[in-house]
Amino acid sequence: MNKQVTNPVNLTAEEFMHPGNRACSGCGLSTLYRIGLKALGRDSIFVVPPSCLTVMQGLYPIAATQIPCLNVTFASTAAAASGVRAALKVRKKENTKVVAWAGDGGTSDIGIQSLSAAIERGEDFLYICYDNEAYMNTGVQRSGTTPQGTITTNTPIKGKIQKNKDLPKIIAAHNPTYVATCSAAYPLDFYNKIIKAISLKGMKYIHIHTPCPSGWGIAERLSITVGKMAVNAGLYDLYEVENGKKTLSGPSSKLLQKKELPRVAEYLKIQSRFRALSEQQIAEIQAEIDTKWEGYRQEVG
Ligand SMILES: Cc1ncc(C[n+]2csc(CCOP(=O)(O)OP(=O)(O)O)c2C)c(N)n1
Ligand code: SF4
Ligand SMILES: [Mg+2]
Repeated sequence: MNKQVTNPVNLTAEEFMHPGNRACSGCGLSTLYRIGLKALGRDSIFVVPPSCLTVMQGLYPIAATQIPCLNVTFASTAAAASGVRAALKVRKKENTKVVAWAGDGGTSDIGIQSLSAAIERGEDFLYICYDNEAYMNTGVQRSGTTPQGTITTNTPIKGKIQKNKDLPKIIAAHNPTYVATCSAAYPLDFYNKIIKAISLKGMKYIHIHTPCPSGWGIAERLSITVGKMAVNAGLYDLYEVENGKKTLSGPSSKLLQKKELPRVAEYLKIQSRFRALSEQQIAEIQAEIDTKWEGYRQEVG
């Protein structure tokens, strides 16, 4: 395991993205992608289903990325990554990193069966899910991870009725080698977790909370601020799961020392996608967060 603490000074200056891409300005994904590539390095192969990432990367010969990428169907992402790993084994290129990188719709809904099967088979690749909490590329439709009450183009009046799937928890229940949650607002935490994941054999899964100004109804300049609000209010927790044990990590672990966290209403009210939430619903979300953190505090004594 790599224990080096990464900071902006020792982060590699080498870039693996060309300047300019087709993401919206302020997109949390484009920041993450750039940092993620720095952690992975050039000896990597990506497998990507339809998503904002496909659009952002663009098409050869004017692609924004410098890393080889296989664009595949939603349902086959983890199966295709398994195939790439098998092909590399035959070609004796076992050190090449295989990375499936997909959105929340592509992971929690359409691609979940091949991901579940790949973990059960004990494949050896890294799966990264960036969670902007809707099908953004096709115009903001609700996905399995869209939070209850969110206005999307197919939940336009009262917001989504159902609760969201807890995808990292579902993946952790499969007992892969490594599970981590990250936020686009804390890119160095993401960098360090990638470095750790690629040092391990087997299936690794990283889930990233990824603010999306266009879909969340926030100003472009507020992406990082809003991402930090979700973590600091205790709504979106950063943690790692190894050998079945969950440990709070990065900025979330520091929240354990705080008696009271900032109220989640601040995070919710800054985003127009939550405009249908009543005060009663906001109070219920706050109560769930308080109960969860009470549990964390009891666990650490
Ligand atoms: C089987 C299938 N259904 C629907 C589509 C249309 N489609 C392309 S991208 C996309 C949205 C993907 O959402 P997500 O995985 O969350 O990624 P995001 O766009 O949010 O980055 C959809 C529905 C498709 N390409 N294939
Ligand atoms: S729609 Fe959202 S996730 Fe997609 S490129 Fe724009 S800001 Fe990024
Ligand atoms: Mg999405």
